[in-house]
Amino acid sequence: MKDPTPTPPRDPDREGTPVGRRVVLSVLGLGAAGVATAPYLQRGFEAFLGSVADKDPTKLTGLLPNGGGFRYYSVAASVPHKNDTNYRLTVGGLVERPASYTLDALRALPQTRIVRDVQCVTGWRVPDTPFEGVKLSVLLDAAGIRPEARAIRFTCFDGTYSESLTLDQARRSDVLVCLRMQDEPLGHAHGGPVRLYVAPMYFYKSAKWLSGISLTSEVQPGYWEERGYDIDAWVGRSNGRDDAPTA
Ligand SMILES: Nc1nc2c(c(=O)[nH]1)N[C@H]1C(S)=C(S)[C@@H](COP(=O)(O)O)O[C@H]1N2
Ligand SMILES: [Mo]
Repeated sequence: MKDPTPTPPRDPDREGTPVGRRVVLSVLGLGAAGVATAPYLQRGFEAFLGSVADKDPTKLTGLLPNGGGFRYYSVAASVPHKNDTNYRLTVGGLVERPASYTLDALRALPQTRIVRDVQCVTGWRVPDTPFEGVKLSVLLDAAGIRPEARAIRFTCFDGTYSESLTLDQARRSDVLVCLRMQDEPLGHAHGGPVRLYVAPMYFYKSAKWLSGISLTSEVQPGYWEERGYDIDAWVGRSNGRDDAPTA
């Protein structure tokens, strides 16, 4: 369904309202159709989680909004669980050698650990969060990029979300195909078993439940980018923010 209400980028930091409730990133199950009512739904979801957590406080910590500082975001109603047996990451498009990786195959490649602040474009931040996985550049080198490739389209096994990077951005050493977060295997709520991690950009670039990496001739805007957020999502230097010194 098409987004009924165009949602321009908003800047809750400037407008001074609590972000998670007002900004519409957390549609929690209704896809784009839920955008207009998302703040309302978010409240309902938090209440729901609270009531479940009351019954079993150990189970839901990772899912609780603001549990450990994170908020749970999914634009898809439900997301299948993938594991060692059925997870695959495909690398295709404009490459010489298309590939399909199992989790074991990804684990067998050199792992890189990066500790940075997570920054969601809506304002919340989680300081000093370790992410670990395979540099995207390693997978790109293995695939052999054709000369006409300029960008990457990322797809997800939630069936809905997508993201993009230019080839130059994708080759940075702080862009990972991430298998671990906070020094543990990446849980389902955070996009496990595998998510993208784009350290220098707002967290919407870090596509959860990653299943496809496809080399393209030009950038194809991702899910939130089609809805008004910047494609080049550098933290502090995009989406209406400018942290550059003024003189
Ligand atoms: N597949 C998928 N990836 C996604 C999203 C999503 O809805 N679906 N939301 C993005 C946004 S806006 C944020 S802030 C982070 C949230 O990650 P978390 O749920 O691990 O906190 O995931 C990003 N990646
Ligand atoms: Mo976000």
